[in-house]
Amino acid sequence: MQNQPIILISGATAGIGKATAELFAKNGWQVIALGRRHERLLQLQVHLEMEYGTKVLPVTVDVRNKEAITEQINQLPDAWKPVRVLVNNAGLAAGRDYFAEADIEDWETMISTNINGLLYLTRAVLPFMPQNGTGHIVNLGSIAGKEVYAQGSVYCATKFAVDALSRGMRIDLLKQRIKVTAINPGLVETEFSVVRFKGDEQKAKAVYEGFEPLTASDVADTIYYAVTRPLHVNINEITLTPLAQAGAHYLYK
Ligand code: NDP
Ligand code: 8X3
Repeated sequence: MQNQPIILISGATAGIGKATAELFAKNGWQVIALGRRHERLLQLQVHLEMEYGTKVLPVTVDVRNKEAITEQINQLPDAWKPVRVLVNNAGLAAGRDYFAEADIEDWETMISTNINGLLYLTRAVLPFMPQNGTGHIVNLGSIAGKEVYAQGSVYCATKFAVDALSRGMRIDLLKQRIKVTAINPGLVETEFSVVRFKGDEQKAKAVYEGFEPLTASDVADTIYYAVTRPLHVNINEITLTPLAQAGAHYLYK
């Protein structure tokens, strides 16, 4: 266990986080899998340990809860503390509404998860991250953090914030020799739209109809690429879209 690197992935119960956990486990990494849905974390643990013979540590916590995040990370067993790679992936869009009609609670949920959650988790993990060039923070931004679209202003604002934070962390963590990468996907078919449309499966499905969207595995591959470059190379950011998409406003169906 000692020689196998450790990756901590937030939002490992579904979509991009789950696919990333699978890919790194397959390649011999130990995985700390974090999310709120305990049962799913346990299922993932059993699956990855049986399939790849690696160790998985489930951490059931809400990234919006500053005290719980700090406590859970500080209480990690010593062998699990030196997290080499942190993937700040937990996040969501809630609602797709015009500014004047949007639910203020949805705004608060997005801001507290996508921004505060990322900040709390990063600060909690940082003290344990190696400072020899192997420490790496990967933040899930979005094409929505590069371009604003209608009925998405607050989700876009949170992802613009992730973009700014990734740049700022990269500067401030130079002296600790910690790499920072932002991964900015376009349309990826996961549970993202089911969550955004509050369980309306039909509305969610319609988002990905008429073209081939990215898969969670496509994004996991990109994260794996960024993390496995030579020690002296930092991938600052990667924006990836389906072939049918060119930015937030152009989708060819
Ligand atoms: P999913 O809905 O499939 O997965 C989201 C994950 O985030 C789940 O594991 C969920 O776990 C976790 N999560 C959400 N809220 C919290 C919370 N408060 N505390 C802990 N974990 C939480 O979506 P994706 O995989 O698509 O999204 C992953 C990231 O990628 C997000 O940051 C999203 O904004 C970003 N992204 C997605 C794109 C897409 O088109 N799908 C495109 C660009 C970026 P649980 O509910 O168990 O806590
Ligand atoms: C998720 C992709 O286009 O729905 O960040 O905003 S999009």
